[in-house]
Amino acid sequence: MRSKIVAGNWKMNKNHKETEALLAELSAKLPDTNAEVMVAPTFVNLASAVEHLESSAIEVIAQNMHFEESGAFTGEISADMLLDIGVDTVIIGHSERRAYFGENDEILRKKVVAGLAKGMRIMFCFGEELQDRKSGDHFKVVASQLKNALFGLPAGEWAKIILAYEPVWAIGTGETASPEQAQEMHAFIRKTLTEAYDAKIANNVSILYGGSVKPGNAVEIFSKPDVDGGLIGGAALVADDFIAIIKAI
Ligand code: G2H
Repeated sequence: MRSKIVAGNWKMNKNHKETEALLAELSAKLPDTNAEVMVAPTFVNLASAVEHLESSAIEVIAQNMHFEESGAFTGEISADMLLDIGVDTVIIGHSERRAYFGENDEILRKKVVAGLAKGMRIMFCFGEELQDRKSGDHFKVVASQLKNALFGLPAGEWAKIILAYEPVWAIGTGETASPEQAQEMHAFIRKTLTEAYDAKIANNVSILYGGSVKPGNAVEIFSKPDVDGGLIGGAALVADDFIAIIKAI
């Protein structure tokens, strides 16, 4: 059975004091849930967040990492550095990394391979842009993002992969894919995975939806059979909103 997951991607938000305050509020208000709950604070606050949440069910994950092990890569962070502070899950391929930092399929594949080689869990993000959806190319674009970055990996590695479908036109825009659009794409992703691997892998991988998920739309989105949770941006920065979204799963 695949896991239900609600993950908060804090992006470049919250200084140290604000991070500690939000973590404290989330820990205090965390409801009983069968979902895995994750938060991704900024790099500078990761180690203290891990410490802060030591006895909490909330897991700390990273927003990014580099594919090299170490060396002259100014400003970058390696898988080993994350593991060293107790972070074993990393978001790879967020559309903001793709759009603003030039991360293409080739780079993302290297990151996925590097993380998996260290035993990390990868939350792999992908999704079409508005013009792709308008031209009806959204399935083709998503299939090629998955193929270029993930297909060909050994079947056994899929136990360590979480997928996060995030249509770019719905990110931080207030515009959400309708629950039907999300379900349609998630079912397509499972079909594509079945063809590339097999039904067991396709059915066991958690596929999260991301893009303007809010307390007001989470119940309906999460009610869809192929939606296993969400990657939450803006609404993850407000404890009561994030808690409400966790309760919606
Ligand atoms: C998509 C999402 C979190 P938001 O980027 O990854 O952000 O919920 O603000 O659209």
